[in-house]
Amino acid sequence: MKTIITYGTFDLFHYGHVRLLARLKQLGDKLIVCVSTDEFNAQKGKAAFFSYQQRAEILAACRYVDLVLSETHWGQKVTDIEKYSVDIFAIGDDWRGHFDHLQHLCEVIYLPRTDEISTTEIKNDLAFLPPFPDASND
Ligand code: C2G
Repeated sequence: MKTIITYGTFDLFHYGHVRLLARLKQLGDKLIVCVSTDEFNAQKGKAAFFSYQQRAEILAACRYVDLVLSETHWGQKVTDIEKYSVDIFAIGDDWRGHFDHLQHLCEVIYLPRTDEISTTEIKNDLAFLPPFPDASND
């Protein structure tokens, strides 16, 4: 049983996130995703549109994800890797080099991001659209 772990905000869940999770699942058997809490996001200087609970619910519904945990601080990765007998820590290559210190605990892999989409771009694109008609029947 090969266990993979990753961390992130995953706000406005989009196909870039899905492609990453699909590739992560292909690396092993069990994929653990640690979702940043709203409080931790504040430390990262990020404000998610969806709350932690909402983002965790979406990740839990993703076919590639086996376990959703909370990410509350930078240092938890070491204890998570030991607690869950993690074989691979993997994350998008926008973080390349940031987590090399985990290499003594498990394999560390940085995967290419899906460049043409980001949560920030989605927010910016939507901000310039005219208000949509009545959303009650979405
Ligand atoms: N990602 C991707 N392609 C995109 C957007 C995001 O592959 N177009 C990946 C990121 O590289 C990351 C994951 O999806 O691996 C989640 O992205 P974010 O929610 O932006 O994660 P971030 O806020 O950077 O948090 O301790 C690590 C941090 O919590 C990572």
